[in-house]
Amino acid sequence: MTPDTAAAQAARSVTINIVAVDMAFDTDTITVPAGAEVTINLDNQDDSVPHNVSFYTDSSAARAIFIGDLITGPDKVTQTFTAPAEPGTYFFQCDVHPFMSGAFIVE
Ligand SMILES: [Cu+2]
Repeated sequence: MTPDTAAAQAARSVTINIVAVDMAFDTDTITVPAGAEVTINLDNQDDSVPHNVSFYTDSSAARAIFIGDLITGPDKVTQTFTAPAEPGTYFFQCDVHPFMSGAFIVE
């Protein structure tokens, strides 16, 4: 494997850590490379409250990119999905609490 190939493969996978606490995410922006394999670690710290992280093409949440598993806090879950190949600004939210949302930026 050439160094260039290794670098290209490294850029194709990214890990995102996101915390849900006090009915909010700890970030309002998730940025990943186009086409990347995205590993998302959700840390739900809200006792007895279900949260997930789901990704949609836009804030209408009509077309899903990836629907995250719901977990009831305190709990953690790790999931993997493939980011869109097309760069752009997409959307993420907790499906139970859509006010917990942000920009999913693919670049
Ligand atoms: Cu929630």
